[in-house]
Amino acid sequence: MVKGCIFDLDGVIVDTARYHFKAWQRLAIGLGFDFTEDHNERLKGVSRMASLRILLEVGGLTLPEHEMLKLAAQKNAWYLEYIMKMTPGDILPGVPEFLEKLRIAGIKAALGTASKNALIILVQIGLSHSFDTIVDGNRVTNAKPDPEVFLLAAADLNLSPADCLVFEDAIAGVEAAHRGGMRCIGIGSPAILSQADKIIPDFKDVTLDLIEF
Ligand code: B16
Ligand code: MG
Repeated sequence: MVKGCIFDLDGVIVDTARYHFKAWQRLAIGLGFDFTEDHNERLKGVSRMASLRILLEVGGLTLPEHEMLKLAAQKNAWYLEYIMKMTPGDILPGVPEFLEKLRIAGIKAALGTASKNALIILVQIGLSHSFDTIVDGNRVTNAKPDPEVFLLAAADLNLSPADCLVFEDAIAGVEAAHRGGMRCIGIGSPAILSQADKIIPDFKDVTLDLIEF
């Protein structure tokens, strides 16, 4: 029986990818090249600096580390402008109801995300008290597909990985869950998330039967 559920943030709880995209695209245009939604797909679940490296590769640019840090800070400032406008209306369908079902059943909930802005986002959408623990990009050294983020979450919950179930929208996240010895439910398209143990489009009308397998 599952004793704890670990949720990725972007693409599972909220769709912040579109705000990341707006900020990265603004940065790319300033650097003199275009950055498309297809390019942005490569950034899902990837840390801020690793995302910047991919973006610079798209633009064919190589920059020194100190310039890269400045660009990442600029991108984040723009991103923060967008996320400060988020409201509970931005929570993806069915998520609050599913979290409530877990709480009533005594199943623990954790957040496991690469984002360093996770707490700000949770406060904006009114979910900062809905998780028993939050493991974000500020606490993690190794990015997904390394399992560190999910193993820390399981340890915080005092549960063994085998008792935990991860919800992820990115291929690297599914791999991270499996490498950590956890099962994983993919949120999104079966074509992309074929390695997940189960796949659902979203949390709309989902019952606790979903996590019994
Ligand atoms: P930040 P997740 C990830 O969130 C995003 O998918 C990814 O696009 C982003 O670069 C990363 O967080 C870092 O975000 O710049 O806010 O630290 O999917 O792991 O919840
Ligand atoms: Mg994600």
